[in-house]
Amino acid sequence: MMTAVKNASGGMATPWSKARADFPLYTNGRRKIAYLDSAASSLTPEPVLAAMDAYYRECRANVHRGMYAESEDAGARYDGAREKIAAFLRAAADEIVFTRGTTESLNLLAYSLSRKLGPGDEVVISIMEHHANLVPWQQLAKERGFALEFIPLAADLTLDMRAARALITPKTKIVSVTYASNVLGTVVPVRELADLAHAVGAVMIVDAAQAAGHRPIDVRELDCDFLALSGHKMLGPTGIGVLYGKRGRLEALPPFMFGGDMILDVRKEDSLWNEVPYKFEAGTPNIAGAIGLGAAIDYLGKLGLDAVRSHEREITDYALAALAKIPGVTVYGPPSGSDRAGLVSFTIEGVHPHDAATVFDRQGVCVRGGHHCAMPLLRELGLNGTLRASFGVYTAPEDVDALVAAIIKTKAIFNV
Ligand code: C6P
Repeated sequence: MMTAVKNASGGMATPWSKARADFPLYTNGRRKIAYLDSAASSLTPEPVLAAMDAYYRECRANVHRGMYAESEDAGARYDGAREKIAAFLRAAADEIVFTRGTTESLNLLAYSLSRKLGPGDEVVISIMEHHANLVPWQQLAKERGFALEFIPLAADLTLDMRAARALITPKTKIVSVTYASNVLGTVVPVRELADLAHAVGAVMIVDAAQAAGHRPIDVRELDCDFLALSGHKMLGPTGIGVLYGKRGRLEALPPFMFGGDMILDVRKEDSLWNEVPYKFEAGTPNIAGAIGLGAAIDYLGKLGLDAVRSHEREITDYALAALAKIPGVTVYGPPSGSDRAGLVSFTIEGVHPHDAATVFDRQGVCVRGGHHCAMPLLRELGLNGTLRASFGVYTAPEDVDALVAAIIKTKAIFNV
């Protein structure tokens, strides 16, 4: 297994920097950059591009429809990717639904599950949720009359589990939480929440957008009923994602979209749905995207998810230590020693995050600045935004060094 080792300059010389050669943005990119925006979207390695290219060149046809070799080949690659994702999550292949991403997976769940909800029912989420796991519930709550409850943060910016225990009651029908916050990096004890949810008969949903591809995930161990992820955040292409659901839960769920491939029989007056997971895959799917995601899983499998996690943790610790030394920089996240995702949110006193991100860009440092699609959380923290540096398998200590240099330059420009 690959691990990071300290080099003479105190940085980390790793076999990971070799992985960089696989990512064309470093080799073909327009300029030399420190890519520190992996939480928004990760870079894509050559084998993923090659797998998608091979589909377009070798068997460009639709899936599950044609009775000829090319279509069958395309179908085998598409469903082969499903098998890989199932193994990756320790699920069964028919528990894997392809979607466009986490946002679509969560909307599918919100619309389908809330059909049975009404006044007196409660859906529990956390204050850390990305808008994709907040706005659908909020809007459907207004339509159907159920209540939306928010688990708050504890003072140390971890999830307040005491409050969670009080909020999850027999009125709770759904608990839907992020595995890892895209703003704070806080990792949520999802298994504990799943136990609380199941004790009152509620459905447990996990938003794994910031966890998948960064740590091993075993859906049986988490005991979640549903889990959502995005391919583009785990070295895969854009426009492809996954909804995992326990087989029985998927079978009980009504379809969200209607059209081709999701039916067994259609008559003028009614239709019969296809079996899961196809019941949820109406229309021609993102075939190349699914194949690319399968290749991303192969790539991550070769690196080893435990090793990916330790690498990102070491880079995060390196960044936290470096930022702690800069006057005027405040970092927002759980206390040191806590489990956390590979990202660091911070502010520079006297500089708006958007202004800082613009100066960083001129130094070739790519970060995200703003509310990170989690406005209720930012309001709770009393902030109008943060800067966020986020890491991936290809991140090297020199990227963090470039960030530090960019912060110092920004402070000089703004005279703070
Ligand atoms: N967060 C970020 O920069 P999509 O856009 O559907 O692939 O993922 C939505 C989503 C859901 N949950 C969490 C925890 C997320 O972080 C995201 C996406 C990106 O933080 C883009 S806003």
